Formats: sequence, structure tokens, C-alpha cells
Amino acid sequence: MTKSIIVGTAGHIDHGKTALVRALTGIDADRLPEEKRRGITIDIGFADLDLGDVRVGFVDVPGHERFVKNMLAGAHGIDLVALVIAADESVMPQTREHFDICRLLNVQKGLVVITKKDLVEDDLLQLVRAEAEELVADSFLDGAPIIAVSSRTGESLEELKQVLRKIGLEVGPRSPEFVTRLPIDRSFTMRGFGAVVTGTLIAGEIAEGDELELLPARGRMRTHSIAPSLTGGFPAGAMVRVRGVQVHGSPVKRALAGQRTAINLGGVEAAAIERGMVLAEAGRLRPVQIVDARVQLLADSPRAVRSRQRLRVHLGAAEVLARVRVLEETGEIKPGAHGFVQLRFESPIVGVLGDRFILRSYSPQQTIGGGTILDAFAAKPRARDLAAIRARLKILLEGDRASQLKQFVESADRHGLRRADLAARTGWREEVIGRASQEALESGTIVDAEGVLLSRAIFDELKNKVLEEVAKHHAREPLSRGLAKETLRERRFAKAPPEIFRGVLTHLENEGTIVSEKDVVRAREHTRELSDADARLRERIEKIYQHAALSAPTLAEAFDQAGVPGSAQQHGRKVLQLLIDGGALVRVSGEMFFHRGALDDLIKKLREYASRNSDRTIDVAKFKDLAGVTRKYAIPLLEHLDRTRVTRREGDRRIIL
Ligand SMILES: Nc1nc2c(ncn2[C@@H]2O[C@H](COP(=O)(O)OP(=O)(O)O)[C@@H](O)[C@H]2O)c(=O)[nH]1
Ligand SMILES: [Mg+2]
Repeated sequence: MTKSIIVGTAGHIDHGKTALVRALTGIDADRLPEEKRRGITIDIGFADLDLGDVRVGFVDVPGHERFVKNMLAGAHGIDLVALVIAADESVMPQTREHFDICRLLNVQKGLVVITKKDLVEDDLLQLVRAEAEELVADSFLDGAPIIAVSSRTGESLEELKQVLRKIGLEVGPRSPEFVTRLPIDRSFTMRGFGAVVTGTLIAGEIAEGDELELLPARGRMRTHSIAPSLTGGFPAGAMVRVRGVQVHGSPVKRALAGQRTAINLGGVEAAAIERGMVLAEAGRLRPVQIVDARVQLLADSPRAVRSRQRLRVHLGAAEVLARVRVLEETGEIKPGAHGFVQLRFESPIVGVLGDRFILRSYSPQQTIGGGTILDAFAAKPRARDLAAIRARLKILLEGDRASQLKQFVESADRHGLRRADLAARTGWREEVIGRASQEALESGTIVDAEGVLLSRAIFDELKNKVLEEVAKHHAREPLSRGLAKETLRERRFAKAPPEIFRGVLTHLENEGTIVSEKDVVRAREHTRELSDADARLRERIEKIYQHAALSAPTLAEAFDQAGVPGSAQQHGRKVLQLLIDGGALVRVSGEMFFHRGALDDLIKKLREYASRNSDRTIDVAKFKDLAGVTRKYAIPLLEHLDRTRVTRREGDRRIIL
């Protein structure tokens, strides 16, 4: 199988990057008319080279300092860097800046190509080689091949290809643990096809027919229906359909992680798509605006980073302005130092835990450092919480997946996190989230409440709150069956997802500390112990209704007969409720109650009546006769029978079921 790798050029302007790519591939990566006219690279360009078992996609970048932002749009997803140094000029400012950028983006491998070998004598070439070695010492390129070539004469190009092939074979596969993501570096309309976007597929796969999400949505795009509260108020992305996929200029069924990819999209106009947007597996990633990160400043950064500074952040193919809040006590991060910061972006970005970015000063535009996103759903920090925030960010930076997941769950506090929320923070695929949460659950530090993960400490706190509320309720209302679940939810779980409420209750029930009965919960040991007086009152009320049968008294009459004084009506109602809860009395409407026995007799009579009448129907007059009640009772009784499906109304008659 052929392996696909992406090689980015890097280096100072006019050092022969584009010429090198052309000499290797035969393709002129300077595709813009302005580039051809001026003879310089302005934007990233692409070419590809077949080396048998390795297929190289080149991203050729501009070297001019004014176009570093364009260089960054191409540099983010590369496997290898070809750091180009012209033999006649040696190391120059953008050689250093591009190299710094590669280090900050955590590029892992590469090589140094000394170009224009034909222009210099051997001793000068040795000097340039020495300078190159010095530049890359103690970096990822320390010990990497340094090859001198001439794109003009073709000298050593074959050797370079073989070295590229060899390093290419050493490049590890892209991690299969992340959801599909393609930062878009170009979009255009192709006549007859519609919108086409290109980019480096940094994770996952994209196949013809896939439904993907384009984020962040802008303008009038048809957006995905996710609750805005989940995205910090932004619409999530726009849904788009993959009409076709190309890799290295040929149509393929599916593109794989690590390939330069062109995608023909349906459902969106090219004009609505901007460089920096992201094409991703639908429903997994979300646009965000406040991000906690760790940053590293270059030793020769012209400035420190301080709170309130406005910086340019290059993330994926995007460049977005952000305001910094330094989370270190000193309030600043000095050149050469690292530290934690919060970035407040001026427009939404798409980023997850571990994403690398580059920081450039607002004006003049200079690369000052780079960083790693840790929490893409950060909250505004309070000064007194800074130490705790840093401790937390340190775990996100250094911890394993289970501890990172636990950190996210803990900071979600009482709201807990669903798996989709974790995907939006990490970009992890479902299985990875499953494994990490399994591990965290087994360690007992988090709890799964019906699919919502929350910290064990919060869960226990909620459990205690429930027990407390239930106990208080029993103390206040000893005659009540229990506390209405709805009241409990409103009181303690108003802002939490319903799963957490249900999860806490289920947990307490399984433990056997509470019992849930229909719409109420009670403590397991709660019994409604009646005083002798109340037990006798209950008996009296029941008798009154039993004797009255279908000529039921009003509540006032019943209380009167039972000897409940006006001042004890509240108490009388509670005792009455016991009869209702126990099933002896039935509320037929409002304050009209009947004894269960009387209703059962009535139903029996109705059924006998039905068996004597072939049409099984009865009208109100007949019903009054049969039941021996007045109209005042007949209508509520019939409506009750309709509701309980003993009868069914049909016009002014009832069918006895
Ligand atoms: N003599 C010589 N000239 C070269 C070589 N490679 C590039 N050049 C010239 O150097 C100039 C800049 O090359 P270009 O590829 O555009 O540089 P880039 O800005 O790094 O992309 C062009 O005029 C090239 O023809 C080389 O190996 N030998
Ligand atoms: Mg060029």
C-alpha cells in the first residue's frame, strides 16, 4: 500500500523553495497570476510526487515576511518539513521564523535542503552546512539529513527523493483516535461542480456521500440544530454533503488522514466558505470563543505576553484575533518562558484539547510564540481561583486521557457532561471517550448518571441534598406519602440535565435509602404512623362516604358529619388524602369524592344493563335512573367513567365498554 505523507517547505524568500518543488515534481506551485507575474510565492501552493511506496503531497509556502500568515495556513498539518536554505545566503530571518513555527507546531520530522549548490564553492557550502547544523541543534531536526542540491542543474535531486522516501516511510500513522477534521485552506467554485474546498485531512476519513458539518457557520448557512446554549450561543456548523473527493488530483472513494484533499461540497456556496473554517464529522465539534491554553514564547520574542494584549492566533488554517488574560500570578509571560493564558477570540474558532497554534503580535506582525489548547470551553477566571485553574490546566496538559476527561467532568460542576460534550472538548472519537470514561468510572472519581458524567463529589453532594429534602418533608408533613419528585427537581436540580436528577434518584433507590412511588419519593423507613385520633377520624370519614354510596356528601358536609371543626380543615384534608392514596376514596371531580365500593357497584350495574341491551348504550336519563342519582352527580360520574374507560361518549349516549 502506498503511504501518503505531507511535506511542507519552509525558509526565507528566494531561497528556492518553489523551484525545488518544481524540480522534484514538475509542478509549479505558484498558481496565482500575481505570483507568476512577480515571481514570488504569495499563498500556499501544492504539488505531489510519487515515490513508489510513498506518495508526497507538497505544501509550498511563501517565504516573504509579509505572507507568514499564509505560510501558517499550510504549515499546520504537515508530517515533514523541508527546511530550505540557499547556499549563497545561508540562514536568514524567515529561515529562523519558519523553523521556530515548525517547532512550536510540534512538527516531528524533516530535513534540511541546501539549495543553489551550483552558485557556491565547496568551502562556502561547508560553512552553510555548519550554520544549518547550528540552527537545528537540540531540535527535532538535530541529526536530520542535510542535503545540498541544485534545482537548476538537477544535482543531488535523486538522492533527495530517496531521502524523502526513507523519512516518509518512518513517519508514523496519524492517530485514529480523533474525529474527522479538515481545516479548509482554499475554497472555490468549479464550473459544473459547485463548491470545492481543499485542505489537509488531519484526522479521520472523508468519503463520497458523507454528511459533514462546516464550522463555524457564517451568514445564511443552513445550520445544524444543536441547542445554542451548548455552543456558547453560536449556531453550530452548516450541514454539507460530500459530492466528490480527490486526492493528488484524482478522484477517490475516500480520503484518509494525512492526505491533501479536495472535496466537492453540496449544500453550500463557495462564497460562504472562508479559509480557516473546518469540515468535521457532524455533531462532534463546536465553535468556541474562550479558550484556556499553555503558551511558550520564543527566546528572541520581541515582546512579553501580558493581560489585555491583543494577539493574532493562527490555529489550523485560521487566523483570529484574541485578547489575552495571563493566568500566572506575575501577570506576564516573558520571552523564552511558558505559562497558562486564557484567550478570548474576537470571532468563534474550532479547536480541541491538544491543538497547537502560533501567536503573532498584532502590529508589527511578528511571531512571538505558540501554544496548545487545553480547555476550549473555559469560564471567565476569578483572580482568587488562578492557582486552582493552573493546577487543572497542568492535568489537561500532562495527564492521561482518563484524568483529562475527569478534569472536564469536574469543571462542568452540577451540569455534568454528555459524551457529545466531551467530543467537543477533545475531538476524541466515541470509542476513545468510551475507554477514557470507563477508566475514570472504574477509579470511582466520576459517576455516570443515565449517560451524563459528573464528579463523584458533586454526585454525593446531590444525593445528600435529596435525602435532606426528603427528611425535611417527612418532618413537616408526616401524613404525606412523600415529596413530589417535581418539587424536588425544581428545588435542587432546576438547572441540571434531567438525567442527573433521575440518576441520583435511581442510585438512592438502588441503595435502598429512598423509595420512589409514582410521582413522589419517600424515605424507606417512612411510614405514616397515625395517632389514634387520626385513625378514628379516617375511619369515620370512610364510613360517611361508604354509607352515602352514590349520594356522596360535599367535603364540607363530610367534615361536618365527621366532627372536623372549621379550624382543622387542613388536617382533615390530609386524613382524606390518606383515604385517596389508599384507594378507598376516589376523586370524581373537584371536591366530589365517592367510595370505591359505591363506584364498583355502579360499574357492575352498568355492565348488567349492557348485557341486557343489545346496543350496549345508555343515555343520561337512563343512567340517572339506574344509578339513582340526580343530574348534579350523573354528569361528573359519567365523565369519570369515560375517563376510566368504563364508558365511551358517543353524542348524548354512552357506549358501555
Ligand atoms: N542557480 C540557482 N538558482 C535557483 C535555484 N533554485 C532556485 N533558484 C532561483 O532562485 C530564485 C528564487 O527561487 P524560488 O523558488 O522562487 O524561491 P522561493 O521564494 O524560496 O520559493 C529564482 O529566480 C530561481 O530560479 C538553484 O538551485 N540554483
Ligand atoms: Mg516560493
